[in-house]
Amino acid sequence: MFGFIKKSLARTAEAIRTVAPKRKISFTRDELEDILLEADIEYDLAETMLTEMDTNKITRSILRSKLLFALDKTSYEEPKFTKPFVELIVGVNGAGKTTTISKLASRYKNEGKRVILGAGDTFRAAAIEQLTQWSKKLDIPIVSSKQGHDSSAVAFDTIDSAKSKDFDNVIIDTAGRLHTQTNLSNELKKISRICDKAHPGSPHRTVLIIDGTQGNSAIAQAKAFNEMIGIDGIIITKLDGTAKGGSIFSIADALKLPILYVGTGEQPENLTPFDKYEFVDGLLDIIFEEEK
Ligand SMILES: Nc1nc2c(ncn2[C@@H]2O[C@H](COP(=O)(O)OP(=O)(O)OP(=O)(O)O)[C@@H](O)[C@H]2O)c(=O)[nH]1
Ligand SMILES: [Mg+2]
Repeated sequence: MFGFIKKSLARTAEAIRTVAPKRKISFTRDELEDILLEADIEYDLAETMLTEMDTNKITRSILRSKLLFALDKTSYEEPKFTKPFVELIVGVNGAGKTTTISKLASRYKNEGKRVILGAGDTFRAAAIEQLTQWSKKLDIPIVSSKQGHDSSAVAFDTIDSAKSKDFDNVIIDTAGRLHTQTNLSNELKKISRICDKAHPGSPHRTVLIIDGTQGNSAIAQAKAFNEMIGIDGIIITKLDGTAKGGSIFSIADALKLPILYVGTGEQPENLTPFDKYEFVDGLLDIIFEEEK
C-alpha cells in the first residue's frame, strides 16, 4: 500500500476488522454486505453491487470490478484554457477550503508554477487572516481586502493582477456560510460571473471541498452546490481521520463528478491526486487474502 492509501484507509481498516477479523480468499454475500456497510458505502449502493453478484463465493476480482465501476466517472480532463488557470474553491464552512488552497498552491509552486491567491472569503476576518498566514509561510502572493468588502472585487483584482504579472495559477477562496443560503448562492454566482469578465472562460475549474469525515451526509450538500454554480471536480479532505473511506464510492456514484485529490492531513504536502485503482486495491488488500 502507498502512503496516502494507508493513511486514508487506516481507520476504515479498523472498522472492517470488527466485522471481518481475518482476510479471506472469498466471502459470502452477507459477510461482504457487513464489510461494505462498515466501510460506510451507502446501503443502496452496497445492495446494488451485491445483488448483481450471482454467487455466494465473492472473490477479489468480482468485487474489484464493482468498486471500479462505481468510480467510473471520477477521472478529470483539464479543459483548454488561456493562462492563468483560474480555480474557484467552494464548500461549506469547516470543510477544509482554506487549508486545501494552501496545499494546491504549494503543489503548483513545487511544479515550478507562479501562483497567486485571492482571499474571497470576505465574510470572516479570520478567514482572510488564515489565508494570509499561509501565503506568508509558502511565500506566495495574495490579493485581499477588508472583512465585509465585495468578494467578487477580490476575485477580479486577483485575476487582473495575475494577468498583468503573467502568473500561471489563480486560486480563489470563498465563504462557506453567509447569512442565508440564498445569499451564498448569489455571491458564488456573482464571483463566477466576475471571473469570466476578468478572464473570459474562467473559472476554469470550480472545486467543491468535501469533508470526508461527514461520510455520506456530504452528498446532499454537494448536490446543492452543484445546482448552485456547477462543480467541475471535488476534493475530499480529512481522510486521515475517518473510518468512512468507503463513502468515496457513494459520493462518486451519487455525484458523477471527478475526484481530483484527497486530503490526508493539515500540512501543505498532505494532498494526493486521487487514483481510483490505487484506492480500490488498497481497500481490497484490507478485505481479501492473497490468492496463492
Ligand atoms: N486532519 C485533517 N485536517 C484537515 C484537513 N483539511 C483541513 N483540515 C482541518 O480542518 C479545519 C478546517 O479547515 P479550513 O481550511 O479552515 O476549512 P474552511 O472550509 O476554509 O472553513 P471556513 O473558512 O470556516 O469556511 C482546520 O483545522 C484544518 O486544519 C485534512 O485533510 N486532514
Ligand atoms: Mg476558510
